[in-house]
This record gives sequence, C-alpha cells and structure tokens, in this order.
Amino acid sequence: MKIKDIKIFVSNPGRNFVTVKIITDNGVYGLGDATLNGRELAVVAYLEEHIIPCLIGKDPHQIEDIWQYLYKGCYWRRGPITMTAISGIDMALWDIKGKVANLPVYQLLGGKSREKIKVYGHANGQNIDETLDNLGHLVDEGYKAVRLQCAIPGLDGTYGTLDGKKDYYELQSNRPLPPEQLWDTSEYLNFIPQLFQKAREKYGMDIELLHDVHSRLTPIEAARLGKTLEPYNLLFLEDCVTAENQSGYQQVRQHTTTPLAVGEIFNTIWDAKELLENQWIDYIRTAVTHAGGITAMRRIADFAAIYHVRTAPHGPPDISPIGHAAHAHLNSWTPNFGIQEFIGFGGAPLNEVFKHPLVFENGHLLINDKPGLGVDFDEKAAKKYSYKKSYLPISRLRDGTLWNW
Ligand code: KDG
Ligand code: MG
Repeated sequence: MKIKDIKIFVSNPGRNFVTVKIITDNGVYGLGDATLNGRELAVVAYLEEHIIPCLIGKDPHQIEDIWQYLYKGCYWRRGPITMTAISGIDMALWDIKGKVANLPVYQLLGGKSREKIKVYGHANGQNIDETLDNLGHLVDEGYKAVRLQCAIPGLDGTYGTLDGKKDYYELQSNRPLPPEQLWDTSEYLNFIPQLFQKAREKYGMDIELLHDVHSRLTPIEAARLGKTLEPYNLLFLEDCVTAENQSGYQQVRQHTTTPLAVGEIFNTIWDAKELLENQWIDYIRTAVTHAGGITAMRRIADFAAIYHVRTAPHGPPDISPIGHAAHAHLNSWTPNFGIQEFIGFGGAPLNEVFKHPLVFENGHLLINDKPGLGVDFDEKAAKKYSYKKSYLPISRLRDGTLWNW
C-alpha cells in the first residue's frame, strides 16, 4: 500500500479548520486535523511545501517511521507549526490503519479502559449571577464538571467570557489585527474567589468545578490564588502560570493543594518533562492536534502515568471534530485518563462539513465502533465555507504593557 496523494482543505464552517486527507493507492483515505488557531495558513504552507512531497509513495502503515522522519528528519525539531503539521499527518495515518484493519482506532491502541468519557463544559458570564445561571443550564444538560469564567468588573473582555458576542470565534474573526483586551492582576485575584464561593453556596460540593487562569499570573500570585480557592475544591486550576520555565510550577505546588493542570500549548513531551518528573502538576492537557498526534499523545500519557498525572486533553472549538474524535479514541484507551474539555460542536455548517461519531450523554462522550477515527469530511460542503483571517486577542496592563493573553 502506498500514499498516492495528500490534500489539504482550509474551511470555515463557523471557524477556520485545516483538514488533511491522505489518499492511498487502494482507495482508502485517512483524515487528520492540523488546525492552529490564528496561524492556520503557516501550517498549510509547511504541509504543502515541506511534508507532502516527501510522503508520496511511502507505505502509510509505517506510522512510527513517518513520525520520526518528519520530526528528526527536518532537523528543526518541535515548534507549533511543525508539530501541528505532524499531528495532522499522524491522525490521518491512524485513521487509514483503522480502516484497513476494520477496527476503531481505540482497538489499535489496546482497547477500551472505559465505556464513556467524562467531559467538562464551560459556563461563563458578564457577572457572577449570569455565570451561575449558565452553570445551572449545564447541570440541567447533564454536565458533571464545569469550568467557570467570569468577566472581572472594570476589565473589558476578560478571557473566557463572551462580552456580548454569540461565541468565542466572533471575538476574533474578521479583524485586520488582533483585538486588544485589558488585564489587571490584583482586581482578578480579589474577584475570582467570590465566584467560586457563590457557586458552592448555590450548587453545593457535588458538581466538579474548574478554572482557567490562561497564564496571566506569576508563580507567587498563582500560589495565592490556589490557596484562596482551596475551600471550593476545584478539580483543577488550569494554566496558572506560563510554562516555558517549568519550575514556575514548583513554587505554586509548594503553597497549595489545589490541583494544577497545564499543557494546551505544548508541542512535545519535552515541554512537560520536568513538570511530570517532579510531580508539579496533576493533569497534562496536551492536544492531539498540537503535540504530535496520536503517536505522541500515547507516549505522553504513559510517561505521565508513572508520576500519577492524568490526562485532560485540550478540547476548544478550534480543534476540529477530527481532533475531537482522535481524543475520544485516545481517552477510551488511556489508563490514566482524567477528563476531556468539551463544549459541544458549533451547529449546522460544522455538522454539514464534518460527520463525527461523538454523542454527548449525561456528562460524558460516547463513541461508536466505526473503523478508523469514524469521521467523514464533505469536501463539497467545505468549499462553501472559505477561510477568514482571524487573530487571537492580545492583552495589556492598564499602563500599556503587553501581557499574556
Ligand atoms: O486557540 C486558543 C484557545 O484554544 C484557548 O484559548 C482555549 O484556553 C483554552 C481552553 O482551555 O480551552
Ligand atoms: Mg486553557
């Protein structure tokens, strides 16, 4: 069996997605997700210019060798563009292997460790009452775990809140330049504990609650927040500090028992090495679309298991249904799976382009037994929704200093 052709599709059925389709000489094809939010076309160029010509004629069953070829063989290892491109190819190759074997990908990984995949949703609001009402709606829909984000009074466009927009994408789409938001650490630190106090007063201790700091704090500030939130028993506090310097998490860890999660922007196992070896975190949030595909995610999960760390893959709307399906297969297998972020799929155009196998039921995702990843992609429908340039926002402190978004 040989790779005959590789096509890349850029579509916007609600937001931008980059889809890889590997076509083999016996007619079987595989699909992968290579979407890197805000930098989509850089990945497309990398795939088209530097990867596709090297893979034509190769045996698609040689997943490991192709992974090593793309990683070691390019000399310039790592980085989000390279690793997102590798991820898209890797997913498509696993999809092909599953289709040829007539088995769902989770079977190729070693079978199911669980029947259903626990997920957490997002409740956000412009004030505490609105956030808690939205939490109530998610509880009614069956969610057992919910991330809470609330606008900080006086700050425009706090991360995770919609600021009157209908979805996250509307905040970033159709803008010539990145939108700007304001950040103030002390206002945030004074406000957020009130949100969780009120959430626990209203909904009790049974529902699992989470929060994403989105890398806005320094280690000692994060340590203070973790301590303050201890009475509210979070499932985890996400991205409390940036992780280029992994030992930042050591300082947070020394001060608080609030569980810590990080990893959505990691590209390889190396980004998490010290965090895992030192047991500075509790959940590793690498994504199949950005950290090297199924081949790499499997290694990260096994490495994390040695250190009692569970997986909690990043599951935002900027990962396509192919990426979500790949997560579902991984999560079905991963012995040390923790929880999957899942806020639902974005409506009619998206479901017209991607036919996916996932069903949300009572706070969990279920997958079916279709061979491969179980997703199909309607090329004709995709053509109707063309790429729109978009940027993630940036943030600045009140004095104009550029801060972490
Ligand atoms: O593209 C960036 C988003 O995926 C990110 O901001 C979402 O932090 C995020 C999360 O936890 O889902
Ligand atoms: Mg996050």
